[in-house]
Amino acid sequence: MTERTLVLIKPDGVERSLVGDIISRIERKGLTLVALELQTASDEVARGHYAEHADKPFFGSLLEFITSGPLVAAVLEGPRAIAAFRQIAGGTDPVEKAVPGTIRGDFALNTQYNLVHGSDSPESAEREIGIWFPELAG
Ligand code: RTP
Ligand code: MG
Repeated sequence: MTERTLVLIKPDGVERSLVGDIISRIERKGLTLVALELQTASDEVARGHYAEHADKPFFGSLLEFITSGPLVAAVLEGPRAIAAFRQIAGGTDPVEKAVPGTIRGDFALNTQYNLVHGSDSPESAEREIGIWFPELAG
């Protein structure tokens, strides 16, 4: 069954010129780009996107990071797109969890500056697509 997922190449990925490599990995995996746009998150968008983490100790620093510069927002489509993207992203902690061969395992050292976001469920994907690409919602 085909599904959609919302992906961000976070500001660290743009700053480090890793956008091309990350998009190439997405394409080679076989996922289809449905939308792709450079955006700079407002505080409101960042709070909405990461609402589930509002009570976490790292929330303030996460908001500061995600609004710190341009990021790439994308919608990907394909069979099991949500799990497929999280597989190529690797685990949240890029050293303890992400393995080599994944985006985070290959390029990241720090749990906050971990380069990419991918929706974690169909409900999250629908909600997040509505935040970043309201024209695609529904
Ligand atoms: P994401 O939501 O960005 O795809 O990442 P994720 O599912 O792998 O991880 P999640 O638990 O949802 O955390 C969201 C983002 O918050 C930052 N974080 N910092 N300092 C910390 O301990 C910490 N923990 C999480 C990361 O940028 C993480 O991706
Ligand atoms: Mg998450």
